Amino acid sequence: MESSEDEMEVDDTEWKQHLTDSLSKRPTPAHRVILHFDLDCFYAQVEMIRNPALRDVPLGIQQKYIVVTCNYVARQQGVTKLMSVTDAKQKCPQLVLVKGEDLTHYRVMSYQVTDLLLSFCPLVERLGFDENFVDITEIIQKRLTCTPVSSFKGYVYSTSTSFHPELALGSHVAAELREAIRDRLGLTSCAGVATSKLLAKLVSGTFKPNQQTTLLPENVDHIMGSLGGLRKIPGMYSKRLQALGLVSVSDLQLFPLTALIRELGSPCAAHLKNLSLGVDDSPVNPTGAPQSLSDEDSFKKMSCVKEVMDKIQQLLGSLVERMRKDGRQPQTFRLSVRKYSASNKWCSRESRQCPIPNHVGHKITSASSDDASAQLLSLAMKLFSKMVDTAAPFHLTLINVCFSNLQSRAPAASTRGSITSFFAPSACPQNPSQSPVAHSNVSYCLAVAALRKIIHREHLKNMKMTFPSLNNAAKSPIVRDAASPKAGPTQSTSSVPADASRPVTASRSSTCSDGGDADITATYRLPPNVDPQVFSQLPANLQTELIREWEQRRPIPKIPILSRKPGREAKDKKGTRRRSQANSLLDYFKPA
Ligand code: TTP
Ligand code: MG
Repeated sequence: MESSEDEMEVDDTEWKQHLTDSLSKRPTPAHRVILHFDLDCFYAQVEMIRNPALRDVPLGIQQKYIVVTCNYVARQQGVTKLMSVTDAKQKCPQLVLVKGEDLTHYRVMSYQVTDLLLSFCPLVERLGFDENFVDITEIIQKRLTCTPVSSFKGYVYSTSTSFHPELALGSHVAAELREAIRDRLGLTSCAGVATSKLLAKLVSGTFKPNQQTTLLPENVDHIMGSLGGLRKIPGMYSKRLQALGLVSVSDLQLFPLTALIRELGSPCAAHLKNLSLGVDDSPVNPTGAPQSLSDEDSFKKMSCVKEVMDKIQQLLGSLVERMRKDGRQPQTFRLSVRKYSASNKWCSRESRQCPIPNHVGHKITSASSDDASAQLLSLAMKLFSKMVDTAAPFHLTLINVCFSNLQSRAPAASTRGSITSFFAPSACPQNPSQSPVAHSNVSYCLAVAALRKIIHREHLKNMKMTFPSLNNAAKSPIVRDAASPKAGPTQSTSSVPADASRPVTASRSSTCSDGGDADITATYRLPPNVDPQVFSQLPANLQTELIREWEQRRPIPKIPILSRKPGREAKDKKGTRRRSQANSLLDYFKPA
């Protein structure tokens, strides 16, 4: 016990140091400029755009027996978000209700907003359907030199005598972006301007609707103190903290850290304590394309297999359609259910998943999506039977279907026997230094294996083929590292240059080459069965490796290598042999 107390003391000291460090990093007031956007009464706005006659009437969006949101006309009459339909009608008998269970239009509009923000700045992180964080720190640094401002746009949280030029300019940028969202998409929004995601989110709803608010560093304590309940802080484990008797933000601020560490562990305790003090260093993580697509429905009771099948079929219908539009091919299918239990009404979900056979995956993304739904239904029912004993009575309250592990499809094969179909851009390793043999992605490994097989077969057929030396290969455009512009991702169209030190999404940091087959064919004569374009899509390190292996198996070149020093060749040959033995993936493919 003694030693653990000692550890606590050490942790406490370390944490205090960490906090002091974090706080001491903050004094440059607008070290970061983060914007948070939250669309006003989002679903209601989308419905008002679809049907302008709804603009001036009190409007509620109904899902089951709940009004999930309502426009501000309805809010003025006492209707609130998540009110029951009965209560809402009582408050406002003229309330017009529109069903909002089909999310298609909301989803489309949601991504249009994110895309619009992305066209301005690459650092955009989605939060749910109607919120986005944007890190404009760099834009501000650049603009500040040529466009200094002397005032804030919108509201400033609380009063302050000091001026913060970065945040002031940030407020102008936020106003410009809100205006763009309104002019181009017809949506009004609120924005928060602050030095972190946490603070920007907390301040953005201070004045609603269609307003924006800036939080200055000297008012952080004030806003944190004014929050009241811990639930107001995003990411707070309020239930666990409640069990410790902590209800308000100031409760947590004052709670001894050692006790918090004992309950939650050191990193978590420090994180929560930081949040309660308004300290949040988390970066804006650019959101790429969604990693999975899912659809679900909840209900009071579902207890017969036929109903389950019908519901899954219905969910799959729209999900497959969305997947087809997305264009990527899902590799994994997951089914989740929520079982009712009298003791725990909202007991947690249970899931089972399985790989999607390639022919079914292909159908999902092609025109034969009806066929795909039928086959997926059969997969789903197999998963269902693993979770629910259908011979006994059951009571479900939710079903969710999900596609994950989404992979970009390969371009159509250009020639018969082409290996193009093996290559999907997302199958390339994220890290150019990653060895292909260590890569676990099955389609990637298949692609590599297929290519090597072809190379090997061609080598046996064409013993007279000539190759450049390895030294040349190292200088060739094929052998380029990730820092080389050729190896980089497609250039962003944004006017803001990407910062290499910033986190980037997988889709943007793909190490696939962006073409360059002209370079390859100019330098190497690839075997006729190898599509140069496909070859050029391989990561640079893999191209190099294949060329190397290829060269190791080549016959003595017709043209002697002139630059070698005497005695070096024997040594090289030895090295080559050793290398070939040590890393002989080609040995998997015995000569035909
Ligand atoms: P919110 O941003 O919470 O609400 P809102 O945009 O409708 O209104 P506000 O002006 O206060 O920001 O949620 C965004 C959308 O998400 C909302 O329009 C409807 C939907 N939603 C649900 O489906 N379930 C929920 O529990 C909540 C809160 C919202
Ligand atoms: Mg909103």
